[in-house]
Amino acid sequence: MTSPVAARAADTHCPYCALQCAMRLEPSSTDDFDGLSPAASPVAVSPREFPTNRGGLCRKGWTSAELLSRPSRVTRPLVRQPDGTFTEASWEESLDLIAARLRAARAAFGPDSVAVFGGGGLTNEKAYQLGKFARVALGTSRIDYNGRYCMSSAAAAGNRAFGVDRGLPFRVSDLDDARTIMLIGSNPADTMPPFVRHLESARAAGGLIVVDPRETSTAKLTHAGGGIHVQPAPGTDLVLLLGLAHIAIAEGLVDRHYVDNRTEGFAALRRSVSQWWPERVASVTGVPVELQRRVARRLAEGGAYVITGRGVEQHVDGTDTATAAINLALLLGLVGSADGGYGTLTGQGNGQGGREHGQKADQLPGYRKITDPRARRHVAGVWGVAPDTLPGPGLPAAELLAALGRPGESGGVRCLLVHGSNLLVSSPDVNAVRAGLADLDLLVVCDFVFNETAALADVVLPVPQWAEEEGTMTNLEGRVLRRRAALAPPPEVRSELWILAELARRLDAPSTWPTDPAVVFDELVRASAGGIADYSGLSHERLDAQLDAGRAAYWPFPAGTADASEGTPRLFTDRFAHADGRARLVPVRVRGEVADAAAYRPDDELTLITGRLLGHYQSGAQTRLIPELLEAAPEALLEIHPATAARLGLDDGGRVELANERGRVECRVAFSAGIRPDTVFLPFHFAGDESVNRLVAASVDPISGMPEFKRTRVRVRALRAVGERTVSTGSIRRPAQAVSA
Ligand SMILES: Nc1nc2c(c(=O)[nH]1)N[C@H]1C(S)=C(S)[C@@H](COP(=O)(O)OP(=O)(O)OC[C@H]3O[C@@H](n4cnc5c(=O)[nH]c(N)nc54)[C@H](O)[C@@H]3O)O[C@H]1N2
Ligand SMILES: Nc1nc2c(c(=O)[nH]1)N[C@H]1C(S)=C(S)[C@@H](COP(=O)(O)OP(=O)(O)OC[C@H]3O[C@@H](n4cnc5c(=O)[nH]c(N)nc54)[C@H](O)[C@@H]3O)O[C@H]1N2
Ligand code: SF4
Ligand SMILES: [Mo]
Repeated sequence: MTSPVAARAADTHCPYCALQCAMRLEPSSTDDFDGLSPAASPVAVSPREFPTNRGGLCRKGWTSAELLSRPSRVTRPLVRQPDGTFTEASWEESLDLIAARLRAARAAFGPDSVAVFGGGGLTNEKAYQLGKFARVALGTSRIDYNGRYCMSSAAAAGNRAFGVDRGLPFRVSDLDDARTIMLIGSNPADTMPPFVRHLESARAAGGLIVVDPRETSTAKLTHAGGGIHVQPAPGTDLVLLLGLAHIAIAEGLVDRHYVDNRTEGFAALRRSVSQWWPERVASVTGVPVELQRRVARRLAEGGAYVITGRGVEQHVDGTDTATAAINLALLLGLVGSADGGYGTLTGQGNGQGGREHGQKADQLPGYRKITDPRARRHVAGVWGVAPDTLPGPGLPAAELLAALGRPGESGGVRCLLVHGSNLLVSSPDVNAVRAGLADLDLLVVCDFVFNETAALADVVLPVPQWAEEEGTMTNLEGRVLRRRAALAPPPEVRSELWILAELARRLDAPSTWPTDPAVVFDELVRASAGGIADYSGLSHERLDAQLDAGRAAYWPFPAGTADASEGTPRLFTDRFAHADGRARLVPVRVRGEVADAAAYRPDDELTLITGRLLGHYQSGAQTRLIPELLEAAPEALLEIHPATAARLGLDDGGRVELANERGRVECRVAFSAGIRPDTVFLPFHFAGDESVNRLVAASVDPISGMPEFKRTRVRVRALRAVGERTVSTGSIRRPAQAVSA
């Protein structure tokens, strides 16, 4: 437990999502904070005025400081004993043990028997250092991160269409003047509440279009103002988007001048959508013909933005669906125009920067390809190693986890280092992941909470929280922000930069391993120079100066960027990032399994979609520890249409079992007339019997490696009360209970 620590005021940003709302941290008065009572925090949070959040915070942001002093926090290294309990250990002992096991695995099975799993919540500095550590100190190709579950499909689509992947290639505040905004598979009213302010003008103009099988809080915003809520069958968005392109072409809505001058591939695209006439689209998606036409015509009126979210990206055809959304935006001449565009809403705090600096299996810093000889030479030069010592591309997250615990001889992973993911809750097919983790020679989890993954670890290493560290984060619009420390971490907590440096030393790694985030950032910007995500004009000092002057810093921000400049707020205004400056219209087609989404299936089989609730974050590792968030949403509730429930004999509030060939989940039911009758929804924030990823398959998009979190076949049946009902609050075991003195 932390003791009262001297805190100072700091201007920083929220620890959670990619909106990165601006907040100010101020020392709590000693009356509020005695260091003992769990609800009190050493610092008080208040929102700051900033163009992205405009003085707003959601309830996760407001309560974020409570975790700083919770007793459930890990504050000392923990080592698992043969009897399964954890004992507090010294840093020397813990790091020596880790280094010895890493060496043993490498000696027996080669460097690829050691793997690293990172996170999109890490600062740019940590993400960069983690990628370097994997390639240089461990010599392994096997590094990937939870952003694979999050941004990979939209990133792949952006890269092939535009030659670059920046979530929003424009300012968030550009949306303020929009006439029309179409959100496809995105629910920002729950996932980024202050962002909703930027939807207001489109909403008031009757131009908010929400595509979601559920009537979400975001979809409800369309009611007032005359917007449109489109409710396709889950997984049929690709067909819907091909249909909208078909209508655009058939009705002469295409911006021919733009298409001729700024894109490649129109003829092939036209052929690829020719068979998707509106009636056929209606039969597959369930979206009436007139509604399709209304949407297409509205988008073609100008001032329109098309935005995708996880609802359409987390599918086996997620890259193609995001591509179809981009194609539509290109046909209508929106992308790069002064008042329209395409974007995706990045999810995690540093979901954008986290994918630019080298934690992705196939990338080096600066968004460089690890297979590109020039990129390898450049980065190896910065690292002071020979290019041919750098490994090649590794495995995307789901495949990496599938290799866990297999014998090292067969290319299996024997040791895993986890930095910033509760992968035992958030990965697809978690029953299989659990088996793989249990078979490892070494599992190390760096975290500040004792989450479900940590409970299986051999060593848990305590790291600082956001309010205790310096660094940079890149938000959903490519704006580089400063994270600033308001207080020191508890005495035995060590930064990840320090941990990686200490391990590198024990492994006799070449190169240098600085632990000061400002110094690591200076190295990162050199590594990024000349790459797609070029940060070379930035330093912590320059960023502070920019922010003091009220100026943003958007990448690309190359060396020599003028003092008065904000870098590149808007991309694509005159060219795309491909060598010829043109965007690619990439024809995509519907695969068989998608086309028959409306086909017959047994009566008790439904399509399960998964996603988020307002008050919980991701695997719930953090938010399930905050009493007011847990009280507001203590358990996973299955959202189901009353007609479907009646057919299956389910009561509102009753307990049900969801099952398929991978596993089973138990939870209670909540009726909702706003969800499609063939669809049920469950959040993924809960663990144990409520862990929805027990049901989700590890099938991935062949281009991006994105798992299909949003379309799972399940059977649902009522559970009749047998004895006491067990309400799982999903609360995480506290380390204190597992530690022997
Ligand atoms: N409260 C909260 N906020 C968060 C997070 C959190 O965990 N909690 N996480 C952050 C992160 S990392 C991310 S990635 C973002 C995600 O933000 P969103 O993309 O907004 O979140 P999701 O709830 O995963 O999915 C959005 C919607 O997709 C719909 N959907 C499901 N299947 C389909 C489909 O087949 N077609 C269509 N059209 N829609 C479908 C769901 O009903 C859901 O309403 O949120 C960020 N913000
Ligand atoms: N069924 C289903 N599953 C999903 C999704 C879905 O929609 N449906 N969404 C997917 C998406 S989009 C995402 S992003 C993933 C996210 O899922 P996870 O990867 O599990 O993300 P978190 O729950 O945020 O876990 C992050 C962990 O890192 C810790 N942490 C935070 N900051 C740091 C740090 O700086 N250093 C270290 N070492 N640790 C830190 C936190 O305490 C927490 O324990 O889930 C995916 N899984
Ligand atoms: S919207 Fe995102 S960044 Fe803003 S307060 Fe909520 S969780 Fe934090
Ligand atoms: Mo995400």
